[in-house]
Amino acid sequence: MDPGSGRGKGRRLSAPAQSRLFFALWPEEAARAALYEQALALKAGAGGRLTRAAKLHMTLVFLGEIERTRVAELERVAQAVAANAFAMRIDRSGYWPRQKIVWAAPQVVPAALSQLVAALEAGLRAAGFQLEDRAWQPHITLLRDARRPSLSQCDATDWPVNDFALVESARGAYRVIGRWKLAAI
Ligand code: 2AM
Repeated sequence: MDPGSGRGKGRRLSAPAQSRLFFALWPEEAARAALYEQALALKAGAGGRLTRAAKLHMTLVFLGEIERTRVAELERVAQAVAANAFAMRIDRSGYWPRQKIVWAAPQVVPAALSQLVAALEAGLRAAGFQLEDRAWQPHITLLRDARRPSLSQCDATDWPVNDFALVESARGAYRVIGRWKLAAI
């Protein structure tokens, strides 16, 4: 056996102590496909790099680098969140020139969405997690390194939101760590 390859394997298997984590809404298939179509349509005028369909999401709370040992605490916070399921219509697109991002968003932010974010933030702060002061801006990143789209029109995508997810971002890939159901109304 080659001792060198053994060492390499060991290094690869040792997980980093921290993960880049965020809570997000993760679309089901129909909303995902419709958002991807929207991204393709906007790319025609704005160029840039498409968000892969499997990665389309709306961030609820960005946590940043968190010790892996704290994931169980995050799961407990998520479990304790009392919030309702809701319908969301994504019917607006926009452009952030500094980040060169083309995004989509709901024209009307559902009250239940704001309540979900507020409940998560309150639970996280109570559990000792430090959150950004930056105001939350609901958006789904569709294109990066893009120009301002010539068209600002956006076909409406209906996204039924029944759960939320804790997601890990590592080496450009996203992994859903857990999902929690919202109360049916
Ligand atoms: P973006 O799509 O606008 O880049 C994983 O990186 C997710 O967290 C992405 O949705 C990303 O938003 C968001 N995100 C990354 N860095 C962030 C930060 N410093 N504050 C808030 N959200 C962030």
